[in-house]
Amino acid sequence: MISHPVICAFRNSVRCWRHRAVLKVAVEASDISGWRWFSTPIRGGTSGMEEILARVVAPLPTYETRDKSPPPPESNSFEFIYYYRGLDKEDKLHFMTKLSQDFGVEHKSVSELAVKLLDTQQRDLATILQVEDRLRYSLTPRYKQLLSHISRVEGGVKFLVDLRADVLEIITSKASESSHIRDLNSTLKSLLSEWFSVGLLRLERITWQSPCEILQKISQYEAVHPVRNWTDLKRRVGPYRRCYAFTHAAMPGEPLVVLHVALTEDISDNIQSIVREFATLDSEEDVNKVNSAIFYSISSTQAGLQGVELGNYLIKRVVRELQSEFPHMAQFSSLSPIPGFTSWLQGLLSQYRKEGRGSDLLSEQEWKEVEQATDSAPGTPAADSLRKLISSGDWMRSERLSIVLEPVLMRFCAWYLYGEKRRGCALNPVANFHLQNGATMWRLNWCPNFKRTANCEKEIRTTQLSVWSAG
Ligand code: 0OR
Repeated sequence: MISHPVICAFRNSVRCWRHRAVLKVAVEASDISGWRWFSTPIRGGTSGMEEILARVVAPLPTYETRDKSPPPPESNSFEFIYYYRGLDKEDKLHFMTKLSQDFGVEHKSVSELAVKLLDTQQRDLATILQVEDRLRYSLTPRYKQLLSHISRVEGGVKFLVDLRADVLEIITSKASESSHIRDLNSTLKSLLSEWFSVGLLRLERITWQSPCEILQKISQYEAVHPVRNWTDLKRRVGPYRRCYAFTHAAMPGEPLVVLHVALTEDISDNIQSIVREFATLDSEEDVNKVNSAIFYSISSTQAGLQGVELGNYLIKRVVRELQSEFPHMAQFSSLSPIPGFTSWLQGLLSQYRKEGRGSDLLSEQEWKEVEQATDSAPGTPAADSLRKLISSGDWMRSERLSIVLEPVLMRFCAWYLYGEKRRGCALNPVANFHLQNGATMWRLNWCPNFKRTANCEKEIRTTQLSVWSAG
């Protein structure tokens, strides 16, 4: 075993080596561009970070000169990118904290302008508007200018998308609860939302003829129904299927969000018929057999674009695309899993049991049937047996139990989707995503993953939700 001090020494030496390597890459890059922009060597640790931030995060121009100041040199952006990429996770957190804390909003001038704005309330409108504009400008964090400039250098936009992914990770993992980090996240999100607005996105249909690199990414990014092999992938982009992605000029070759569609006669009630059972790979599509579009999988590929709503825009754009290809098509539906239903139900059963209200959840007749079907020992509260049954998933192997539980679970599931809210929206994230996009909850399908397969217990714990949005 390596002792702790040895590990520390090793880490430190790696850091020194890494900073030298960063410097080398940066210098090489500067030589390629034909000019040197990296004159001072970077020191490691906190002082190195402070030094680099002071150099590359230029002060905001004054309000009067804001439209006239020349942009800072591109080298500032490159230096920031290379430095950041060379840091480890812990140092990235440290660096982001420094950036957001020491190079954010100038609080003193904000409060002075806020006071000034209050003082001008009796003055004419033009004066008020001018003070408001100054106040708005003063609310710009100093680092925002650097972020905007980074987006203009090659690879800069992708760097910022990845940077936001790191910031989100810091926030969700609670590695830092700093409000400066939250501010940095908001600034990045609003910049990315502008740059990735729907007019700047390109819709691409992915087919078997698409570049291999793209097909590989489509397979790798699939988050809902994993792609098993190349044949599986070929089918997902073959006849009676459509696969679309949004791409962006600043991130060439990178599908940002991917939507898979099945073209069917009716709204499918199970996923097996879509991802497992296919017409032959070479069959020709018969337009007369295509009445419905089933959106059976959507995956966003860039964690840093969370909240930019690319999935929402993609679904709407694809509906228009399909309507122009199949003018008679009138049914557009998702076929979605309902993650979280089982754990919600277990929580509900435990809570009712604790409160001594277990019996309220089912009718007397249903409890009797559960007791009989589970062969519960006399005196065992039926709510406990039901909770155990649901957590083990054993009921799926028993026809008798499935018959008893179907009406009960379907009723709970309908309530879970329809009645359980968080901040006024559906608690279930998948339902919320579709409902927010303008869809309507249409049908709950019982055991849609179960059809013709007996060995996929994990998947069949949920039922599925079909959401039908009419055009
Ligand atoms: O990023 P957001 O979740 O805020 O919104 P988007 O519209 O950009 O993306 C929505 C998706 C459902 C595509 C996204 O959240 C995702 O990829 N989720 C995991 C896969 C899934 O549940 N479909």
